[in-house]
Amino acid sequence: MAQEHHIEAMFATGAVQPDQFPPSNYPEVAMIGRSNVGKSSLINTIVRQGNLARVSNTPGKTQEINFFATNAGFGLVDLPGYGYAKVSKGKREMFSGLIKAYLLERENLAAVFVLVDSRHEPMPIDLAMIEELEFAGRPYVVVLTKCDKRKGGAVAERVEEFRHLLSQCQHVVDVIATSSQTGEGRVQLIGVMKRLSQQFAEKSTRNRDE
Ligand SMILES: Nc1nc2c(ncn2[C@@H]2O[C@H](COP(=O)(O)OP(=O)(O)O)[C@@H](O)[C@H]2O)c(=O)[nH]1
Ligand SMILES: [Mg+2]
Repeated sequence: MAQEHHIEAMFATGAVQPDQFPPSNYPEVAMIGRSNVGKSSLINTIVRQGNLARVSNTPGKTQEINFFATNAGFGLVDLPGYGYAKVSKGKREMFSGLIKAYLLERENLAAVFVLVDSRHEPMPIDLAMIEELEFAGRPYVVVLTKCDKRKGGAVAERVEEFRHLLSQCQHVVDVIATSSQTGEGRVQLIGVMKRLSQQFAEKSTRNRDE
């Protein structure tokens, strides 16, 4: 049992523009969300390596995509945070060109994990990201973060709120409550990542053979 959820991971490369993306020969899952929502922490919790993805208290600093290779059948991707006032000031676009290029064009992107802070009401910018993913036709999972800071009942209510909000959406796969502090949701998250990347690989093989 323990082995099944043990993931070895290592940093592969960082990219500040699309021509720096690494070769796309196996499925990838990506973490996206507002700056400071807990993307890097969650990656570290998933792979149980406290220092793999940098955890920072200065949101918005890294406008870089970080790629990690794993032995679990998928690559893990840490996308730059969005919604950071200082970065987006003066720009009309809500999401950077780098984020859009990755989400729209990355061939081996099996699923996107949209992280939202469990302490806040659904935010317009997170809903805008979900809209982007619906438009791009990418399967996505909504991941509530920092659930250790909420009471259990409040977390369950938030999960229901998102399920209801997304009930008409085509590409949403699940809503999962997590905490990087307690490890809540980790095993469920890994299960969904494995399932979606396996499905994606099978579909790609079928398409190639046709
Ligand atoms: N209590 C709590 N704090 C968290 C959790 N995840 C992240 N944080 C804190 O939130 C801040 C931002 O985390 P980080 O992973 O760098 O967010 P990112 O900008 O989305 O990559 C850091 O101070 C983390 O320690 C969590 O599950 N619980
Ligand atoms: Mg980060």
